[in-house]
Amino acid sequence: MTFAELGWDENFARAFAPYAARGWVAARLIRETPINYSAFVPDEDGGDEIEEIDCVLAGKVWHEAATDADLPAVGDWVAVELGDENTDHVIRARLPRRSCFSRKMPGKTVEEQVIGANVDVVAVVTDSGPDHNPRRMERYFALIARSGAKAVVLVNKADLFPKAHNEACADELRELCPEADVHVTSALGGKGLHLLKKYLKTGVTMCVVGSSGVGKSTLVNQLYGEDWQWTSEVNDVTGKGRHTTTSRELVPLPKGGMLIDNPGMREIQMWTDEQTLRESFADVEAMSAECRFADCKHGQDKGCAIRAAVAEGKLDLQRLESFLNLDDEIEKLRHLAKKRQMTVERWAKRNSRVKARNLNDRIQLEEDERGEWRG
Ligand SMILES: Nc1nc2c(ncn2[C@@H]2O[C@H](COP(=O)(O)OP(=O)(O)OP(=O)(O)O)[C@@H](O)[C@H]2O)c(=O)[nH]1
Ligand SMILES: [Mg+2]
Ligand SMILES: [Zn+2]
Repeated sequence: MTFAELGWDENFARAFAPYAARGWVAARLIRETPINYSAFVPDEDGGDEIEEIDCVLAGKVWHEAATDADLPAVGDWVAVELGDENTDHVIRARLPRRSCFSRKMPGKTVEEQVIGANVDVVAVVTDSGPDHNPRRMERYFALIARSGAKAVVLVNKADLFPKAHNEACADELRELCPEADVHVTSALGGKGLHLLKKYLKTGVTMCVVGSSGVGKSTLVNQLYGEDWQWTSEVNDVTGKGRHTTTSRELVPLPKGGMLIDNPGMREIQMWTDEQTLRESFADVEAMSAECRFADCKHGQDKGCAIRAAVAEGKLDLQRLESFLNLDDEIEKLRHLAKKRQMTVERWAKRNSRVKARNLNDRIQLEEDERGEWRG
């Protein structure tokens, strides 16, 4: 694999030149965890081979990031100072992005969560059955339009529904977004996937998103071939989390192009911002204007319009409960956003100091114990 195959181009090379002069190497981020990043870098001989390393974020990069969106994310090209046995590889800078698929998190500060950086195509996987939701798709289309990437929709699991039904669903989505390419697929049986090959040219990155269980990883596996090892993450004992993707990951395909697999619904909460959450309850919010008391808690309060709507069957009880839990949900979101701080170098440093201290304590303890035995 070469850098060109990873999407490296003249613009990145130009932006990288000053960092190369400092002896740093270019790297593309392929994975992000709460404590570090994984990246592809050229091998030690500087040849065409590429190797995978773990790296941490320089405190300076973190401090200079005005928002979360400025922080390096999966798909980003960065400048890395390579460490040795005793020091971490450190991300010293992020190169400007060619495109960026993200979700906005408006609040006090304008926050944005990057789902995939330097992405050429965003493929939204859905089905014509339980996942079909034009309102959600509209939101996806809006986000893709802003990203600079091409929108592709896969109406997957075609094998489960009548052909006419799949086609009607695809047509509805085409009407919603004429710029989008909408394909009917059956990832499990590999049906319709040849249509994706035209996007997956050398150096092209396709970000795969959609609800949990729609078949994103199945699609990635099919396009990758037999050897992709996600299934090893399955917990054999509980069978839980079976195949469920837990973190974003960039996967270079043997036949060219790259995919970014994403976690689905369970983590969509993480991308969901306050405003989107509130918007999704706009109808309930509107009803509350009809409540007798302005500070109605929609519980036991008299004259509650929302309770009345539930009683009349106009509003789902489940939705009312979610609405009442909205503030908790938003609190959870804020907490998750904070977790990103853990990727910073100084945390890594602190952790290694703590580790060293613990080790010292343990050695001391063992010495004391030995002393006690002797004494
Ligand atoms: N019948 C049918 N089942 C499919 C198809 N594609 C995927 N599945 C099944 O749907 C289930 C979920 O597939 P995944 O690929 O893990 O879904 P995902 O979108 O990656 O889910 P998360 O990682 O949780 O976001 C698996 O049991 C797949 O075998 C399809 O085209 N037809
Ligand atoms: Mg998955
Ligand atoms: Zn009320």
